[in-house]
Order: sequence, then C-alpha cells, then structure tokens
Amino acid sequence: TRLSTLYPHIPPSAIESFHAHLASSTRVLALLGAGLSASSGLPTFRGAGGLWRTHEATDLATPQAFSADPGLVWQFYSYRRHMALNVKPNMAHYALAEFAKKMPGFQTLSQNVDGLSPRAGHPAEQLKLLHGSLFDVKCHNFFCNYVETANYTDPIVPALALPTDEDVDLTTNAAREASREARELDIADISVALPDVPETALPHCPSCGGLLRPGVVWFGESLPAGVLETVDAFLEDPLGVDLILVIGTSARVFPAAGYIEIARSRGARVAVINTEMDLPPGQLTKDDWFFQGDAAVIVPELLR
Ligand code: BV8
Ligand code: ZN
Repeated sequence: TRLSTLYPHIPPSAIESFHAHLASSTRVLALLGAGLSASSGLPTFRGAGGLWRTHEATDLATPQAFSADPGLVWQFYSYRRHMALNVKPNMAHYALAEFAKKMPGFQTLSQNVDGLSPRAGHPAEQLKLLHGSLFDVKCHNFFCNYVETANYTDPIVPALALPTDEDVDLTTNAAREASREARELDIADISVALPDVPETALPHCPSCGGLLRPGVVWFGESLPAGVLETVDAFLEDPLGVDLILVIGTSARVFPAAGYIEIARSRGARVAVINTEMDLPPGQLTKDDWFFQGDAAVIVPELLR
C-alpha cells in the first residue's frame, strides 16, 4: 500500500490486520491529541519549543493564573486563537470526519482546543471536545452562565492584537530575546515582550459586566458534565468497544488519557498513531498496533 512505501518500517501485514479489524468493528473510539494538528502547523505541548516546556506556559492554563493575571492569560489564548485561525485542518482531520459519516458507531474524543476538527466538517454529534475550545468564551463569574460559542473574532478585543516586530520595544534585552522567532516557538516569551493589558480592555460579559474567559478546561477544572456523561455512556454500552485509535497524544492528561485503558477493558484493541513511542510504558500490548509517523499521512491511509 501507499503507506508501506511512505513508511517502509510499517509492515503491510499490520495494515492488513488493522483494516480487517476495522471492517468488522461497529463501535470505534478515537482519542485525539496535539500531534494530530502538528502537520497543520500548530506546536504540540511537548514538542520542541512546546507550550509546556517553560514553566510559565504550564501555569497559564489554570484558574489561578487567570485570577492572578487575566491579561497575561488572555495574551496566551489570543495568541493561540490567532495561530489556530491561520492554519488549516489537515488530511487526517478530514479523514476522521468522513469516517464518522460512514460509521454511526464512531465517536471522536478530542483533547484539542484548536477548532480544526469542527472546521474539517466532523459531525458534531460524533465529536466530543473534552477540553473545550479556544473559540468558546464564557463568563468568569460563577453565578453567570453567559457563554459564546464559535467566537472567531481575532483579536477578540483590540488590546489583544499581536504586536508586529515594530511594536515590540526591542531595546530591552528581554524583548530582543522574545523575537518573532522565539515568539513563534515558545509562548512564554511572548509575555516578556508584550505590554500589560489593563483589565478594562479585556473582553467583558454583556450580561453581568464580569470578565469573559476562554472556554477551555483548565487544570484542576472538571471536564464539561455533558461530555463526561456521553463518553461514559459510550464506554458502558453492553455492546462494548471494538477499537480505539490513539492519535497524536502523549496520553498524560487525565481523565482523557484514562479512556484508553477503559476502552481496552471493554474489549477494544488499541491502535496508536504517533511520531514516537510516547505512551507511558506498558500501555501497548502485542494485540495492539503502533503506526509510527505523521498522523496527517497515516490516518487517511488507515481510514480509507
Ligand atoms: C481534572 C485545555 C479534577 C487548556 C488542557 C494536580 C493538580 C491538579 C490536577 C491534577 C494534578 N495531577 C493530575 C491532575 C489531573 C490533571 C492532569 O491530568 N494533569 C497532568 C499534567 C498529570 N487533569 C486535570 O486537571 C483535568 N481536570 O482532573 O479535574 C476535578 C475533578 C472533579 C471536579 C473538579 C476537578 C483537566 C485537564 C485538562 C487540561 N486542559 N487543555 C489549553 O489547551 O490551554 S490539557 C492540554 O494538554 C491539551 O488539551 C492536551 O490534553 C494536553 C496536551 O497533551 P497532548 O494533546 O497529548 O499533546 P502533547 O504535546 O503532550 O503530545 C503530543 C503527542 O503527539 C506526542 O506524543 C508527540 O510524539 C505526538 N506527535 C507530534 N507530532 C506528531 C505526533 N503524532 C502524530 N503525528 C505528528 N505529526
Ligand atoms: Zn456574566
């Protein structure tokens, strides 16, 4: 097959056995991670220059960080909104969307907040965004339930417009380091170079006047209730699960990563698609498939 020529290390027998199993499957899960969008041009969290490599970036995805410095956290998310809006879904996003249309028993669990699966036309009822979306915003006040979905305004407020190199005061040494190259690679530097954004200039709730926040799930926050229930129902179905595709994820964030072992306990075989063997040790058994390489190349071949 084309895949064997592109990736000679993948034995044709593995592809054939995978296709045979897929053809006899009716209930299939896919767990998606940042690696799926890597080929579209979005940095992963653990890749070179990953968002989490610098401590600040890790801290930014928490309620504490937002309460402490909403301007900085909004700069982080505004930058990621901008990046995500300026890239396109890749062939794997489209292949997953087309496959969902062919298999009603296929459910996609995405950890990605980049909006690329929805933009690829993935049927909404077969796509669970476990960690929300960069393009949802909601009120920060717990008593207010104001939510905006599909807010693609970039920048979301003028004060969050990304600086061009001219704007950034490159006279200071720190700002010089936060050059465009560094900014592109590592989010934490951007906070060095950007001027503070006053809270009054941040997005505010039209309903209660409070601050709006990105509609993503931060660390320490629970996943959207409806999503958890739907995933649990799928996993608890007496019909069991035939297969789980684990695509472009280091499977270290929970409860999302926990779905792999739960699916296995419901009878699923596991197919990992990743540029490296990145799963925690022991997570792969001899019954599993490991297709090493770019998801954007491998997934379309596996789902054809
Ligand atoms: C919860 C949205 C509890 C935001 C994200 C201590 C304190 C507090 C919590 C915890 C704690 N210890 C553990 C926890 C639980 C915590 C957690 O799991 N922490 C981890 C770090 C251990 N989880 C939580 O806090 C969750 N909530 O537990 O709440 C609770 C319960 C009840 C009631 C109240 C509270 C919430 C977790 C959600 C966090 N939000 N995202 C944002 O994006 O800014 S997580 C974020 O990072 C992503 O969504 C994603 O999930 C994760 C990154 O993982 P990946 O997608 O896998 O990306 P990564 O870079 O790691 O890997 C990329 C992979 O792709 C690599 O393997 C690479 O090899 C591969 N790859 C690269 N290129 C390619 C490729 N593969 C194929 N092709 C390529 N081209
Ligand atoms: Zn409000």
